[in-house]
Amino acid sequence: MTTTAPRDPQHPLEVVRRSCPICEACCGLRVHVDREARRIERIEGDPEDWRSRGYLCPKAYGMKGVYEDPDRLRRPLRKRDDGGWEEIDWESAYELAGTRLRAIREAHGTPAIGLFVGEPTGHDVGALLYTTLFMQSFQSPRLFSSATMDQFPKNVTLKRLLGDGEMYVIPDLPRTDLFICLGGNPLASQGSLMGTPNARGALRAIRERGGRVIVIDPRRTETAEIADEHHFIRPGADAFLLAAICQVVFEEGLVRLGRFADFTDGVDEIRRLVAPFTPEAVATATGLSADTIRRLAREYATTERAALYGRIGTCTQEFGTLASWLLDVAAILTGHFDEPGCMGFPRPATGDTEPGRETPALPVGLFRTVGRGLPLVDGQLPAGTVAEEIEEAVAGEHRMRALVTVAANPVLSAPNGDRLASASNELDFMVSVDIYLNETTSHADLILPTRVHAERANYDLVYTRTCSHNYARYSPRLFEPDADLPDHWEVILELAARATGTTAEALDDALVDDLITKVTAPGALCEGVPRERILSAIGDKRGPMRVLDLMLRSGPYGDRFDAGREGLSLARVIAADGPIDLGPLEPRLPGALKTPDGRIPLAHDYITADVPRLREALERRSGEDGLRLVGRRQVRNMNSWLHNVPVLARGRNRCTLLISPVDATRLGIDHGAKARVRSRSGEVVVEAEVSDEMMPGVVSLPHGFGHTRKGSRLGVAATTQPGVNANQLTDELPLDVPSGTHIANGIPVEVEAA
Ligand SMILES: Nc1nc2c(c(=O)[nH]1)N[C@H]1C(S)=C(S)[C@@H](COP(=O)(O)OP(=O)(O)OC[C@H]3O[C@@H](n4cnc5c(=O)[nH]c(N)nc54)[C@H](O)[C@@H]3O)O[C@H]1N2
Ligand SMILES: Nc1nc2c(c(=O)[nH]1)N[C@H]1C(S)=C(S)[C@@H](COP(=O)(O)OP(=O)(O)OC[C@H]3O[C@@H](n4cnc5c(=O)[nH]c(N)nc54)[C@H](O)[C@@H]3O)O[C@H]1N2
Ligand code: SF4
Ligand SMILES: [Mo]
Repeated sequence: MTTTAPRDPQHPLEVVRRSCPICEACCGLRVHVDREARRIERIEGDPEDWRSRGYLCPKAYGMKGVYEDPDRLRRPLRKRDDGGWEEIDWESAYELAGTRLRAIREAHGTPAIGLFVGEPTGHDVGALLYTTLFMQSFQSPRLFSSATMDQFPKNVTLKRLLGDGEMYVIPDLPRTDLFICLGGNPLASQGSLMGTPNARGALRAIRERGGRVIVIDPRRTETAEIADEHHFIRPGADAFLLAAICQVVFEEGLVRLGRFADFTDGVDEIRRLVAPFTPEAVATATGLSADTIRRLAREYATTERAALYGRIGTCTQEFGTLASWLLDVAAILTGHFDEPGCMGFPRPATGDTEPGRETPALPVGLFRTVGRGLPLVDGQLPAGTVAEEIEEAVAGEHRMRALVTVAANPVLSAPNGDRLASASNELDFMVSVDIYLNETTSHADLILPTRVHAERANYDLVYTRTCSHNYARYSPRLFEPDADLPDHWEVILELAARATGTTAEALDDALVDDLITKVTAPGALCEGVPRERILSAIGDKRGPMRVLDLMLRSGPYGDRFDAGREGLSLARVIAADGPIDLGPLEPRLPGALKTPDGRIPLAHDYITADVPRLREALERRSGEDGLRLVGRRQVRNMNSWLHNVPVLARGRNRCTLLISPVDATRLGIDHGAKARVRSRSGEVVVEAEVSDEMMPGVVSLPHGFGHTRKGSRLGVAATTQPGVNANQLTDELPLDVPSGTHIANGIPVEVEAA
């Protein structure tokens, strides 16, 4: 930390270096703060940060905007009988939540309480370290999260192929010569599962060193604009395309298993499975010509350093699991998996993906939803089934009677928000851990707020698992926290303790105990280190920093609790005052595999069981010409929760329906006019923007808007850019079958002039 020239001699400004907590890129920031006045004066990119080199985007101001937001909640809110809200003290709030949740659990059993966890938990180390424990402590199988609107097909695939659903495979952007991007728009999203500050710069650098960038997307996105090539694809058709790429690889003798031949099974079965998906057979369904598909397959297979990457557009669609799987299959078949410049595995300092660490067995179907009999898959139920599980008319006496949401806004982020909003009135009790009174939390009986990023220290935990170059980074808080506002981890721990009749201390001890067992297990890096030595080294100050210290010291770069050994500890990471460079992605297989036999079952039957559905769809999709809706992200939004920050909300209406000139003319919709968009689950009326960046037959609408519901306290969002809720159009019924992920891309819709 350094001190800059004081603007007000009474209040010297300090500069805090920390990472931006808003998106996966985790750019380095210099935040100028007036500690005494508890004000953030300025936020700028940190030129000395070797990861982001001064880059930042407008959302970085979100940290300041949310901290200062007068609408942000700072004390627990209880809903009165007349529907209004009153602030209550923390003890009364915990007591209320504990009493009500315990009573529901005792009367109706553990499944009567549902838990829904949202995305912002991923950006807070405390929330991350305690969320699993929090969810497990309720012992309820009714577990929901934003994952089933996001990357869940990848988790399901990786769990089966590698034995670890969270060992993400990431494009090695700094070293690749060919980046093929399906269904991702890193120029808007800043890259997801490829954490890269300044995505534009990273893609430009590929081209500057003579490499190529190819984008495959139903929209000519901002990323496509700076690529060498862009191809439109029909929404939901990626699995056809990828199967055809694999088919060409087999047919033309381009299989290069290399070292993977020693530990990969099922290649012949893959050859058989993809055989019907020739480029000619999939051309109509995908919208790409057979020649283009063949050329793509050859270029990919024969470029030594090539990364084939897919994101939201390949996950939240009809064949999300097959598309995610085929991306990995194509990479393994062609020698582009776990190799420099291709798709590779970060090695996080916290040791999360080290061998020897058991990952829980996650059997499918231990619980089935009452409404539709959908199985619990790897610990998750589809996010869009919350409403039907609550409704007495559907779920009867086995219905969900209480709902706990944690940093989640499913009324806007999950399918059919209207249905969820009305179903929530049937709940006996709902509690939300959240910083806003918004579309979802306004249905709660109790809202428990938490500190925000400016008041909490952080460590880039998940995002050192999704980065394209290994690093470790601690970020200090900017201010001493408000003493009467606990941190997220404290709130969820206390809530779990009260609801289940234990103490927060006992839960915390159990977490540390369990982690020590893991890191000292046979084959783990701290095998043989005495438990007492670890406990005395990490100290007894409760909370995430103690857990983090334990993880860092027992991790691959850690000091392993050995005074004579150079290595990372939390103290060292803090002292670095910036990101520590832990080197490029290095090959990690087969050592890091956690499958029972240490091999890769490439044709895992749980996944391949879905191939017949793909075959059936090929015929249906080849004859189809209806309109399909896809999503889009924009630089100034972060899902639903930055819309109350004035600097980010201002500007022209961004919640528009992009439509191609061909469709607009056919439907008589003018640029700037209102269009009515209808799907099975609902309709919205929205401003149309006619643009040839859209593939004919496809329309695009951003999600996270729809701040029009009564009962929210989002003064800026409701007046500046309310927009419409795209997820009113997302049908909760159809799913990517193996993962239970919803289809937010490729929704059949009808559009007309309104
Ligand atoms: N500015 C900003 N950044 C964000 C977020 C945000 O809301 N705003 N959200 C963050 C989060 S939570 C996430 S998960 C990431 C997501 O990161 P990305 O996946 O990069 O984000 P999207 O912009 O949704 O990109 C999805 C793309 O898929 C395309 N698409 C739709 N359907 C299909 C299809 O069937 N096939 C193919 N090939 N393409 C298709 C869409 O046109 C779109 O361009 O972004 C993160 N970063
Ligand atoms: N149609 C469509 N729908 C989508 C997507 C899409 O591409 N298209 N993308 C999906 C994806 S990838 C995601 S990740 C989900 C996101 O889905 P959600 O996580 O449900 O939605 P968010 O908008 O991120 O809302 C997060 C909530 O957390 C609160 N919050 C923010 N910061 C904090 C904090 O520090 N502490 C606490 N306690 N609360 C906080 C906010 O007030 C808000 O209520 O949306 C999904 N929905
Ligand atoms: S790109 Fe992401 S991490 Fe970087 S400044 Fe913007 S929001 Fe923050
Ligand atoms: Mo996400």
